[in-house]
Amino acid sequence: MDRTRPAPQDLLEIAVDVARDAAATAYRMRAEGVSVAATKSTVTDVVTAADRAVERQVLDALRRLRPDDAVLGEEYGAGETGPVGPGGVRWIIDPIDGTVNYLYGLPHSAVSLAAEVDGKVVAGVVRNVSTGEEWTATAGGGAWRDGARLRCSTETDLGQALVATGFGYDPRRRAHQARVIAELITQVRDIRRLGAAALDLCLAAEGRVDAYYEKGLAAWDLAAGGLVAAEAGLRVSGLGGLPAGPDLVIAAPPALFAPLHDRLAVLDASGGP
Ligand code: LIP
Repeated sequence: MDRTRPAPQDLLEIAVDVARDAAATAYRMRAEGVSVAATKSTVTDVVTAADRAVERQVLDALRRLRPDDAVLGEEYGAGETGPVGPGGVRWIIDPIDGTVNYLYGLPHSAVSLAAEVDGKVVAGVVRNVSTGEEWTATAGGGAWRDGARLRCSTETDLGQALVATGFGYDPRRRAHQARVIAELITQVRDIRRLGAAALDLCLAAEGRVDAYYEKGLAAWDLAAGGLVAAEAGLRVSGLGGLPAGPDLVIAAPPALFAPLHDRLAVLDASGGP
């Protein structure tokens, strides 16, 4: 390994320490009471004071620990950091994924923190704020939850698959997504809409859902959970061989990927507003 290139395990250890402290702050602020601080893309796309405080805490910790690294966070973007050079590290932060769940006190929100080197996520942690469940992965090092190695579902029949998904905030996009799911729901075991992409990807990594797809994810929704899912044996991709990204993320076990992909392509799951 390049001597100047940080080891993924070293980056993961930093990510875990920072994410644990961040999740503790989110948990405390939730107990103290949470309200909407602002809205973003629509009136239902909310930001709480905790989202901002947690991301600020993560940014300060990373600047202290690795001052030359770049960052990309949901609330503060790239901050004051510039682009990273070859071999440089960029941290990708979702301070609270599942913000609406967090606002309502539903136990399905998470701190998601990933380290990316040369455009590839090499380490990631997702920590459920309410339950303390913690998923981790390094590129080539496997996916783990609380010390147990994860393997994805072995389901081979799409009609028997429990499929997680999510919806955007824009009513026009939601209408298109509803049309897609109105068809898909008749062709799978059932659908779960749990409200936090990072956690949905981690649940797929351990077979607590068989597969996941969603249109509209940002880099911070996908980075850590996508590595956990891939390291647990799921294929994580977009449509037609494109990489997973805002147009569509599909995370499915090898036997389910093609049938789910093809069904989503026919239903135009990556289309619409
Ligand atoms: C959430 C995603 C989720 C999606 C929600 C929301 P946020 O991110 O994690 O998959 O369905 O609509 O976008 O806004 O809580 O960070």
